[in-house]
Amino acid sequence: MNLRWVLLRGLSSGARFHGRCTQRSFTTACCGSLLGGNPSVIRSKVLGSRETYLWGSHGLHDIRYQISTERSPTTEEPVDPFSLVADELSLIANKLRSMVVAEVPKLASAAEYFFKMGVEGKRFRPTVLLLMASALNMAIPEATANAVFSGFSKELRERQQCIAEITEMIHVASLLHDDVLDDADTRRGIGSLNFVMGNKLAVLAGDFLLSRACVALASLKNTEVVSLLATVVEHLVTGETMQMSTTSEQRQSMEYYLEKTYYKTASLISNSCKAIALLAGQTAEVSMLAYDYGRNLGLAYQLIDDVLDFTGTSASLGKGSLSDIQHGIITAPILFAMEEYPQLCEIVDRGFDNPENIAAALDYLEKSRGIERTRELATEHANRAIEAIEALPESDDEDVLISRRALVDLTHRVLTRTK
Ligand code: GRG
Repeated sequence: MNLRWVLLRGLSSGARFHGRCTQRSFTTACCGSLLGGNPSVIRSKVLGSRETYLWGSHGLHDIRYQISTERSPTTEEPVDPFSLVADELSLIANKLRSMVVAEVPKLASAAEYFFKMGVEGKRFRPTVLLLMASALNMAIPEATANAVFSGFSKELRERQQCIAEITEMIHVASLLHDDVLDDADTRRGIGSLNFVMGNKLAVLAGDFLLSRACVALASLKNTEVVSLLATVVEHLVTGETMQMSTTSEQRQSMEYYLEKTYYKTASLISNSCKAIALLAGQTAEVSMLAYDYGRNLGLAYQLIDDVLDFTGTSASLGKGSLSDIQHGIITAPILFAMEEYPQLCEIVDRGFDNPENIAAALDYLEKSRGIERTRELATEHANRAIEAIEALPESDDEDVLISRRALVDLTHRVLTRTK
């Protein structure tokens, strides 16, 4: 797929990815509830609202700093999502460093460990959230405008940046705890915190980050947003527990796997996208579209992560870290392979403590369409994320349109990423 083509087509319905979805009926049957509502229904609801309210360019567009000030791309040019929000990402990185300062020196160095320059990760989540904030920077129907806070102001943008900071803190807290549970020794190319400072400090640093995230969340004084992000933390813990304690039947179920994946990976980004919309005083329909974008992007992201665990940067099997299967975690590629080769179920049941079982599973995976079908499912989710953006109320504001195109571009990057 030619990236330029996708971008030039912009938000027209042609912006979808066309994976060969021959297993569509399977995924629709098995994953229907997780894929979300029928996009045409969502779209008609929003268009329905449009007839009632005057959407469009009536907002007070008094903030422009979210779009890189050097020279904004025109609506026809390709966009780089990360450089569009580069200035703001640096602001957020600095703010995060100041937010995780602790009194006790040991806790201070543990808490700041993954916020130091160079180990901040891909900053995928704050990029999505800032772009979503700009993509929704449009007029709000009078009837639904939040009485306490509405309009497009610097203050609103700072509150939305705060969501990006909270999301990063929750994300890093979950990584710290996850590394303890997995006994990991590396993370982001350096020693994991548990490896460098021990399990106890890594757990405490995760708790500390979570507590700082709670304080920041409380400062927003929006109970709906507090409730959303509290639910995310519950989902992270639920997903992790679902992964570690499965019955044989659950380990072989695509539905169980997708539910766990939503909890572990997609809930954080989807609910944070929704929080961005709620803070802007957007309608329930628009907030739901923001949520749908995040959920489908998150699921596509994790499905590709699961492929990369087998293939790494190359297309051939066994080039990845094989970390999931070595930890006995069954992901989509193996689940699809099991449908084609039921003999694989027996191997999965035996577990993967014995390297011969891993080798046998990889043999079946190689013969099957497991990797291909996982990519196809990721493509379906990416397309649903695009549909959510397309269904947003119309706007003729250039920054809004560029941000929406950048969100579409991110779905492409998720599918083609190699790390
Ligand atoms: C303390 C909040 C809290 C939760 C504890 C351990 C646990 C419960 C949850 C673990 C959830 C988890 C680690 C999910 C993995 C999500 C995931 C795909 C992480 C990788 O994200 P990237 O690749 O990381 O975006 P970078 O390093 O780029 O930020």
